[in-house]
Amino acid sequence: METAITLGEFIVKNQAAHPEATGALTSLFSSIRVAAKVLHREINRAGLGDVLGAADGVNVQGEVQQKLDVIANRKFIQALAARGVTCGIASEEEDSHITLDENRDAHYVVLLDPLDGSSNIDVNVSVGSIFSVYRRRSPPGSPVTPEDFLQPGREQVAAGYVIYGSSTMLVYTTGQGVNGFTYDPTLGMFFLSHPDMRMPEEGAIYSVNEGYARRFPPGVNRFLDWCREEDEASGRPYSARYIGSLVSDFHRNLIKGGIYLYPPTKTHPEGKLRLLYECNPIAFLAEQAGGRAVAGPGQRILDIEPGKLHQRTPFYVGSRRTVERLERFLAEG
Ligand code: P6P
Repeated sequence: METAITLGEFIVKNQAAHPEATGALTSLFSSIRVAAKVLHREINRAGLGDVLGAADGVNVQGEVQQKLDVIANRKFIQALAARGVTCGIASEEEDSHITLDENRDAHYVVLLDPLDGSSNIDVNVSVGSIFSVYRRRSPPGSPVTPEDFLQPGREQVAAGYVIYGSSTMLVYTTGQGVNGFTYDPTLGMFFLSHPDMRMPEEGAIYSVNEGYARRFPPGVNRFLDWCREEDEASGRPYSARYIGSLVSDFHRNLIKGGIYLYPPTKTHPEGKLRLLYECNPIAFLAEQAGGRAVAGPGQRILDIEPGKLHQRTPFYVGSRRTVERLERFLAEG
């Protein structure tokens, strides 16, 4: 693996392909890389330090913050602030957006889910960090505004995730495809291990919390019944795989093919997942890898005009033809 290109070399090589690039995005990715390495260390020794379990706080979502949620949030903010190219941050763990005063002349804002699925850490299940990057809309030199963050996903400059699993990987896109880098902790470096990742057009895996099935819209349950039917020619029944960690479920489906569903339910009529820092970045990656991401039939995630920073959305993402099949079931009502 050490003969593979490193993340830094890959970014510089790609930047050379864009003469207009100022190197700011390169610096921004350097921030993500630093935070990922620190969190890799914290997560992989979580049982040994006093970082497991709940912190004292509750986030704006009303969810109990895990200690590592707070640590991850702080590490990403510190790393992004230090490199000088990010002027503002919005995070699942922060009630409102943050202006990085020392970087007011910078051009990028970053939205973060610093540690998605963090409740899984106590039981040693893989988790992830999700990030989404936009050019600011407000003039450089001024404080960032809500409009800098309330942009549709199609305006993203870059998006990606770090998955802390059996190995730690950084998977990202800048709109020219999706590439995956595996972290070698013995060298402290990320190496290109998954060049030009493509999601299979059809997938035989579905990922959903079936415990809530009685709360799902009828079209979702008709699709799930279809997945469970015996039909050898179409590879059914599909396999049910649900880790309860969006990044892990998506990463598996990105490689093997499949669909992840978080439908609206009676208790979460808008769905559970957050549009800006969970669904938009994952949707950008999915589309860049040939997949599809919708909130309902014909409702492309990346075209949703956000109204609130922490707004939620129903979320269906995965292999293009599998998502399109689900859309047909949903359209039947
Ligand atoms: P449920 C984790 O809290 C998360 O945001 C996603 O990572 C995960 O896919 C989903 O929620 C799990 O939600 O309701 O099935 O426990």
